Amino acid sequence: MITVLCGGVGAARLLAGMVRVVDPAELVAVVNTGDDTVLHGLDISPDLDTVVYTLADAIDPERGWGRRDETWRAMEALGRFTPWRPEGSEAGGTWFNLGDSDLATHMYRTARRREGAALSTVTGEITAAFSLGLRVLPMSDDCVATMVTVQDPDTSVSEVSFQDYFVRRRHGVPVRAVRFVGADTARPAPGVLEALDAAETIVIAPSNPLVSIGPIRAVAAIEDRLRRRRDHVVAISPVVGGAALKGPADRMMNELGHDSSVVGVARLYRDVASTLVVDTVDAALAPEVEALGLRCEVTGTVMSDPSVAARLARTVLDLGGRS
Ligand code: FO1
Repeated sequence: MITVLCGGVGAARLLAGMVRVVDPAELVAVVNTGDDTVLHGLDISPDLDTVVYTLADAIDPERGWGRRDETWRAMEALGRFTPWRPEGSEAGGTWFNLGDSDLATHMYRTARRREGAALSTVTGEITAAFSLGLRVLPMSDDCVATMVTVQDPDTSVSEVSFQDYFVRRRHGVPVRAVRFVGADTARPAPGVLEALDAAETIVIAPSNPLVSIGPIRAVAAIEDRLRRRRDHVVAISPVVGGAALKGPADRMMNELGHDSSVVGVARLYRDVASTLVVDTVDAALAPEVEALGLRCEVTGTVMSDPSVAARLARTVLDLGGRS
């Protein structure tokens, strides 16, 4: 069994490569839910959906989120109400774009959860509806909310939800702190600890170490398992040549006092991973990574298409086998 800790786009692309080289029945994705949000009364789980849509080849390839060939009639219709919304109301907000087909996923998830089904149960149903052979698990069925302290242009400091920072503020404001509300009491979703225990290799996908992998690690029982199974954990750096391939990971690492390089990533992962995979452009930093007590594997990590992702997946699995 191979267990992959996942954020959104980078993880989904890695998994798309993995299913080309491993029987999907042997694959478990444990996915961040710290980005989850409620809008229009609907439960939205962006990273879970990005993983499912990508593996089902139903993702919009340019955006990396939402459905391919999407239409936006509901959002356009919602815009009519904006001028009539009372001050302070969040009703009818259109800053977070929900396409018509994507809405169906959120409607199904929400209705099932209101019936009392756990997020992990509903995720299993959604995964089956998209005919996927792997298991996709939320990190927890309990609510863990990533909260970001930001400094707005008027210099006021406030704590906002992750999507408020990421989408509403277009991750364009400095981050002063991050915390995961609810993580201290959250339990891993059913199957997560078993998947970590049984895995020949645990892979940390090339996702943001602070706000994608961070919330998963904030669940104490998961962090404890990772530390115990460190020899079997292979992490892939999301930072290439000092920059994040997607999203604000590099800026955020700097703003929160980490070095935005593969060495900074190695420092964040040294307690839970025994190997760090870095891109060839970072080859010169391999000795610094190894000085931190991790094996450093240098290979192409930029997943420009699924065949490159499959090659990276093969390399990662071979490394795990050698542990
Ligand atoms: N990201 C955006 O930048 N703008 C959006 O309007 C947006 C809508 C959206 C809707 C559904 C969904 O599953 C994801 C969506 N995302 C959007 C992406 C997402 O919020 C972030 O990429 C992740 O949370 C970070 O992993």
